[in-house]
Amino acid sequence: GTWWYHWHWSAQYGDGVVGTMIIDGPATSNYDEDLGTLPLTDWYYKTAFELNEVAQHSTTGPPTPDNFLVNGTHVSGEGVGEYAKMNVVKNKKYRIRIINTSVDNYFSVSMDGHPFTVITSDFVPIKPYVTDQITLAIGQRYDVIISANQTVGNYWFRVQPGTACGRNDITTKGLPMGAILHYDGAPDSNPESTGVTMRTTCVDEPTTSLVPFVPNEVPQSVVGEAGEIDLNHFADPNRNNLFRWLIDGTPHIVNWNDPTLETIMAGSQEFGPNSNVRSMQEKDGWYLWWIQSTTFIQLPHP
Ligand SMILES: [Cu+2]
Repeated sequence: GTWWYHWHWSAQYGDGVVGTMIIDGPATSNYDEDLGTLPLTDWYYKTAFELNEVAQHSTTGPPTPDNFLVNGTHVSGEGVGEYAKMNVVKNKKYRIRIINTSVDNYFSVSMDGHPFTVITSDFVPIKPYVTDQITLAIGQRYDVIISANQTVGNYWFRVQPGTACGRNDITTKGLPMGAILHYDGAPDSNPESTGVTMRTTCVDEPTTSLVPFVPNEVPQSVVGEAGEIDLNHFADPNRNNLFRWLIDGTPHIVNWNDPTLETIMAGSQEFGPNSNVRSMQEKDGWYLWWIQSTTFIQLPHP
């Protein structure tokens, strides 16, 4: 399956301190070649540190991304720059590992004339289902297979930010948004292909489509003992509307000089206030928490 990781000091991952990981295992449908990871991210022309200062006191929501990147590249609002390219050979099947590594954008994606056979949802191999469009929340991954069975040419891989729950300045520029599927033997030019109407909503794939290939049931016995984690937010009027996410009513405050794991390794349980540590007493046991937003702002990345 497909993973990714990101830096967690302040908002620094917004500057691109992220990486992708592949852990090999059996796939639930066959393909010829793995095209690897395809990270999608919103992109800001100011640094994450600059924007974080603004965002913490914003009363109008988070800053608007200027653009987004597909595998690290895209054209600007002025049409400068390059689209990412995926190179294929006719009559082969390809696996593509799509990841949304954004700070603030949902994305819907589709490939003109090439429906997706979806084989994993996050890290879980699923029973394959076919769709012409998928939507990814922040952090989500879908591995898909496409069959290069169309006329040799160039086809748009369309990427649409979810404007129902966020913004992106590039959506206002009237440019094609996404990347290019390029067949071996086709000219080196932008596609003229047409495709489906892209979703702008921020939705999950239907849960009926997401059926694990190997079911792993949570024991009924732990359901009654499930803990609850409440996510909320607060803007402090006494500190220029300083915005903080809250976990069970407190912001998660980390003392960088005294990391949680180091405390544990030292044999201590003194985690300090607002660490929000959940202890699991039994090794190899089952623990279940309901994590829920009790606010009108959906928190995509707890
Ligand atoms: Cu994170």
